Amino acid sequence: MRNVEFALIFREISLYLEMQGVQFKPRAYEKVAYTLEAMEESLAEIYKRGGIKALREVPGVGEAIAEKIEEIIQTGKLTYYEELRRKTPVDIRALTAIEGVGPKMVKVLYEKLEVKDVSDLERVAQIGKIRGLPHFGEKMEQKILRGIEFLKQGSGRVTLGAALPLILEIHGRLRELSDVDEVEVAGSIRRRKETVGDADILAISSRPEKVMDFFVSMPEVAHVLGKGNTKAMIKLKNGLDVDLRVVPEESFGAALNYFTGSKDHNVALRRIAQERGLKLNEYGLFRGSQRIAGKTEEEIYKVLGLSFIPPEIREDQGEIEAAKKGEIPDLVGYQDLRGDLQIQTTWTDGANSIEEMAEEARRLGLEYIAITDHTKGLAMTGGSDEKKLLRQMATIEKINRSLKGITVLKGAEVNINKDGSLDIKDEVLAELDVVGIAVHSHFNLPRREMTERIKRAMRNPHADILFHPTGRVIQKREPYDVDMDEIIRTAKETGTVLEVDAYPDRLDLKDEHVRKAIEAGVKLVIDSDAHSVNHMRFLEFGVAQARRGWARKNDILNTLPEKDFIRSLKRP
Ligand code: DGT
Ligand code: CA
Ligand code: CA
Ligand code: ZN
Repeated sequence: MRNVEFALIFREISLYLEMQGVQFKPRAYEKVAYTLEAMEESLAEIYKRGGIKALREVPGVGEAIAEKIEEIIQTGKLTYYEELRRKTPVDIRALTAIEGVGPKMVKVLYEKLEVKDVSDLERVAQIGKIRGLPHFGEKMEQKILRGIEFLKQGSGRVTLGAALPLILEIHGRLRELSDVDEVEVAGSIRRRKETVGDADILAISSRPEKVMDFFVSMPEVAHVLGKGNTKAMIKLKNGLDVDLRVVPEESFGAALNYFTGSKDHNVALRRIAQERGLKLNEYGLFRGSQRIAGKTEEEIYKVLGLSFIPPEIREDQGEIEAAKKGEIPDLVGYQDLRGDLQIQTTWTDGANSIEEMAEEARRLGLEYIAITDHTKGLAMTGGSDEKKLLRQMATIEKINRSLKGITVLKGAEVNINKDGSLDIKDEVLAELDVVGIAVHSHFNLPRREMTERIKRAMRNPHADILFHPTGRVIQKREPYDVDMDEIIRTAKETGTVLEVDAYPDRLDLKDEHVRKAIEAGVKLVIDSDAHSVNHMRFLEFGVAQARRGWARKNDILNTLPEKDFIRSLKRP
């Protein structure tokens, strides 16, 4: 069983326990789930290596959870979990994925209306049964219906965060085959789009049947949707479809270009070819019947009179015009970040200590990190008040004296109150290196009020960075209703930096807002929003998102060395 499958079980346990009103335990299970979702070494391997004792070294795994992991490894099931499910047989995961529906609500819906899954819920909401329940009301009923609708729209697509690691693993395996000469991932994954419909892989091989046989018999395959000599389509157990095509060597660049897309980009390229009396398709670039390019993408762009266009910006959003003029920006690189500025630790809802986070950051080649635990307004995370923050600052100073090769900055993720004030006093904010501000409550304010609220917070002279500016959670929570043009204007005015939260379920700012922000001359940072050491590698998703928004290195402040970074962060 894969770590993500363990994580799913623990997440569900956390939801069931929360439903029953159990204290503290739900957070413990949730934390472990977080850790497992992103951990590289598999629990099965860890267990094989050192049994229960080794399991207990995984952050957040205590005796009770270690025993549960052991039971699952040994028997393939978990009695504790099955009993919870028997007691309340509801699809807790799907139901709580609906915005505004929490575990406690699921309990009431089950007990009063026998709601077991999303279709039950949709039915009782449509016939107006929910408004009759105590504490629910008609507004809530409408909200639930909207939440269900929102989920339906997104269905069939998975986040890049869920697709990319698995596809890269498959890519790596194919590359190792002696019958494969070259292999590349194309499609929306190569463009690093935030969600992915299906995965498209291309290969060169002189024995394609062998490659097809290998591909359709991988352990992750749930169904073979189609298999020919040079093309196969599979559905993986996690629901993602993957296409593999073997193409001739002389067409590889043309096929890669065609199947990378986007479709709009392809259409625009083909038009340019036509203007020059040429024909472009997935087999190559042709003059009459003569192939004049096609082996590599580079030569295709070159013959078309364009500079090379990075896959992340192939969306027909002006990149073709820029390439014609040789004005494709030099996008921020995947190795350019020197710091990470949004990190939670065991001081609040993170799974690792300050030292552990710092060591992981150093291992990843970063030079500085800011610890930004939540503040008191977010009570469920044990958010810091002024006293606790001051204590943490002193601890960080001590840690910095003993740590080599990395600097820990003092920060906080400060809540923006409903009225736009901050929930930490100015004199304490003044002591911090990095003040991130964020909305974590009252998500449903009307647009005007929400915009004014955030603007007021940005005007606090201590506020440095607006964290996850729109609050969206991909496929789960819509962004709050806020006028981003106005936020961007205010950022410019006040010198507030906007964050690209790299956590793959957030990717907030999204690409189009990144582009607007940098066009307005606003500076950005890219942060992992890590709640565990395993999350810090998410930075690459943030870089991808920034690239999709045309960001260059000098648009991103945490590409700077620490001293320069701090100087640019603090307003003149
Ligand atoms: P996805 O899978 O929905 O996340 O998005 P893509 O971009 O991966 O789209 P997909 O898998 O349907 O097709 C892969 C690429 O193939 C697409 O980006 C562009 C190219 N393509 C597919 N259909 C067409 C088409 O009808 N016309 C053109 N010009 N290109 C197409
Ligand atoms: Ca695709
Ligand atoms: Ca496809
Ligand atoms: Zn936050």
